[in-house]
Amino acid sequence: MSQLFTPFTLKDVTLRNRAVVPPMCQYSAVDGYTNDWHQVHYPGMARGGAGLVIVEATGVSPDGRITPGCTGLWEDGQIEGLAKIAASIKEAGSVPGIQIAHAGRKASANKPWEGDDHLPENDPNAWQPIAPSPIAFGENLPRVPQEMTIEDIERVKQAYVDAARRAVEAGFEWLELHFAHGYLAQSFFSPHSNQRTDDYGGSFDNRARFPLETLRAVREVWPENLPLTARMGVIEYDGRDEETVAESIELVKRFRESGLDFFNVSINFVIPDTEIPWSTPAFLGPIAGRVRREAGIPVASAWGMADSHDAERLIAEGNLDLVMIGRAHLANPHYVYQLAHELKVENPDWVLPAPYAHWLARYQGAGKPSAES
Ligand code: FNR
Ligand code: 536
Repeated sequence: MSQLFTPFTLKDVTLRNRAVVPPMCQYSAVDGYTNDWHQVHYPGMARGGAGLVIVEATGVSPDGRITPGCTGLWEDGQIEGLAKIAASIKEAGSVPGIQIAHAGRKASANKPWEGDDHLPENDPNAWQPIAPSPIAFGENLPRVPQEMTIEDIERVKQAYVDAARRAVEAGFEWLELHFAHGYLAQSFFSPHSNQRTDDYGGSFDNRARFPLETLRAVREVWPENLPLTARMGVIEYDGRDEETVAESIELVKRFRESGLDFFNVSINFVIPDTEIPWSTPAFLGPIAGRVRREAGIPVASAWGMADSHDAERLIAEGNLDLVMIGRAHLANPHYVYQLAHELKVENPDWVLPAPYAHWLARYQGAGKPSAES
């Protein structure tokens, strides 16, 4: 009996299996609007069998985009394209999810394949990034962000709320607040990037205030019967990891008490040049398991978890409820179909639509039909 292919229910939503396409920026939107690229990309992976497909980091405001190519939900006109994507994902048997985001000091960047650095200040497409404190990330993101005023903080919280309301209207059934990867919310919680002396900096309670208030405000508009989730780093790999993991777990407990249904365990990425154990497969598994047990909340995680037997084990050992599989889906949008084969799940063709499944049911690879066909 496969663990990965066991359905998962949270609130009124049931995923057909525990393999998830995590949010992955496509940098292919114009003015935050989706287009044909997104209409093909997302449903393609849903047809491939994933239980849940989460649409990429989508800016809650224009200045919250990572790049000018990021999708957005800051105006009503952006709902229509995303609604078509959500409907197609659902039609393919997956649950449609979306991640809403503010990039903070990492905003106003180039596309990764065009340099992955900050746009020059005088570039007509550039804008002024904002952050809790006027401290640059460094390396390829050298722009010093403008320190947010209380009015800025209120504006961004409201932008998260308005984007969440539009996500409901678009038909998404799973909302992920992007609080991870050194973007705005993560940079409020980290002492590396937050040196404020007001109510939003300093103590644990103060550094936790922006993400917690944002979550509570979004919970007011996101339907009670649908999962409200967040992704955040719980570890920086900067040499003080025990302290960071412990205080992150404390924050996840507060999230749970404030209405969070599910947590996606990730990496802080607040400072460059950290010692991330990339070569260890599924290195976040044990840390995710600790968050799951100590914070008492179901979790997912990612980063090198695409191997079928690793994915099975991560769930079987009680470290994860859902396994996120990113880059393998870029290489093969039907990756979950392949996982089903590898794990010898009965009737693996159930995940593919008939125009593919009819021909693949007896296909054994290398272009050869099997003997009985
Ligand atoms: C990402 N990742 C990411 N994470 C996130 O929270 N929001 C996002 O929009 C993106 N965008 C993104 C784009 C691309 C092209 C990649 C490759 C990655 C991180 C992603 O969700 C995932 O955590 C990583 O890819 C690690 O998982 P894999 O690829 O090892 O399975
Ligand atoms: C993963 N990425 C995460 C992104 C976009 C780009 C790549 C996101 O969360 N929107 C990553 C982050 C930092 C360092 C390496 C990889």
